[in-house]
Amino acid sequence: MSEAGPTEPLTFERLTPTEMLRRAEELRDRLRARRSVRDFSSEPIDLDVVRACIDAAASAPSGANKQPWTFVLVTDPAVKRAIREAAEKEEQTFYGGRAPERWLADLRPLGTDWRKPFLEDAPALIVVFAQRHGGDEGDKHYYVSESVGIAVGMLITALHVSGLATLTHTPSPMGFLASVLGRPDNERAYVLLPVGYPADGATVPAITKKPLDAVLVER
Ligand code: IYR
Repeated sequence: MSEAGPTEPLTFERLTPTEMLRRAEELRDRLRARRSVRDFSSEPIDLDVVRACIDAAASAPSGANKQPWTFVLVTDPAVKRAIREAAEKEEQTFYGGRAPERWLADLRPLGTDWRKPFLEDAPALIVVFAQRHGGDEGDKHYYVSESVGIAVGMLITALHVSGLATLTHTPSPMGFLASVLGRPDNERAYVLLPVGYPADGATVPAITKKPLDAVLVER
């Protein structure tokens, strides 16, 4: 049995009630303005902004603090092209019959298809990998999907508040990403986020989010 570790005083900023509500509503409005973007400009972005956002995401809570994630930041055009080619091959079979008709019907309002130009147009791709266990076999990881999902939510939030557009993209299946990016066996691709500025005149589907009273139950 290992002992409990050392402790340190908690740093916690206590805000006034007015300031608490102001911050909550400000962030709510900012997050409600976020949209998934599929038309990216190839205009370069400051990668230090992206690195800071990844650093923010890596502060997420995780099962037993194992931090079971790896973020691969891809900017090399040849690697982006390889990812696009492999993704489009998978998506062609997905849209060409592998996906059940019901699934395709649910996607129709979003206007998606097998073409993924954003994988080359966006100046950066972040491929997030989940580590099923630590580097050496004996090192177990816990609640991996939950932990990585929380980190990705924080990443999307950080990128959005920093003024960058993203898409939450899950080419299916994603196995090719580990081979293209040379990731070890304990990692599986979790999600791919193109990052950049929207193309001039970019449009998004006219969809809405559920209002608070449809998602909140109070007892
Ligand atoms: N991976 C495909 C299909 C797709 C699936 C869902 I669920 C979406 O919300 C959007 C797309 C693609 O990227 O086109």
